[in-house]
Amino acid sequence: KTEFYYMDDDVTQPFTAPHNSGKATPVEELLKLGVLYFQYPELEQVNELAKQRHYKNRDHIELSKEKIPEDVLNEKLKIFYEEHLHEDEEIRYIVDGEGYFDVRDLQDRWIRCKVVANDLLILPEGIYHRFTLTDKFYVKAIRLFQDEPKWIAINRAELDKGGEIARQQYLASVS
Ligand code: KMT
Ligand code: NI
Repeated sequence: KTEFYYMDDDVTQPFTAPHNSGKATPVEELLKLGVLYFQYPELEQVNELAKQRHYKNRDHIELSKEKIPEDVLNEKLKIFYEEHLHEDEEIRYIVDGEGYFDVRDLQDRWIRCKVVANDLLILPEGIYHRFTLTDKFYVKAIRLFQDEPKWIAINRAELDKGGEIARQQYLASVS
């Protein structure tokens, strides 16, 4: 089921483990960070939201051990799990399976957002985040893009000028 909680820092567990510290994160806390969460049983609701926010593109992504060779999947997961930000808002809609979106709060703590089928998450531009699968290793999702279906992640360890600006704008928007 869908859950939001502060992560533990147990390094003996793989990153696909729940890492639930036992401390839940109220949805209001996410709202303050500019993170929006919706449950949309109908694809039509996703289309409506995309229209309202002037999204022009999308792609479909399926991550599983059956469909993707293990080394390729591991490489993808490694990239998705690098802490990064985007210069554009990120919208993800889960069609099937489940996954974890981790977002940083203003004290730099990780909040883990466990999402399942019909969950839609909006991450504001400039928020530090990362993604991984759960120990079921399966997700089918739609990635919505404001413009071209281009996924550019700017890693926190190597912020460029654009990333720097997105970060400053984000901090101003949540302060
Ligand atoms: C992201 O933005 O981290 C991704 O696109 C990961 C896959 S979306 C389920
Ligand atoms: Ni991202």
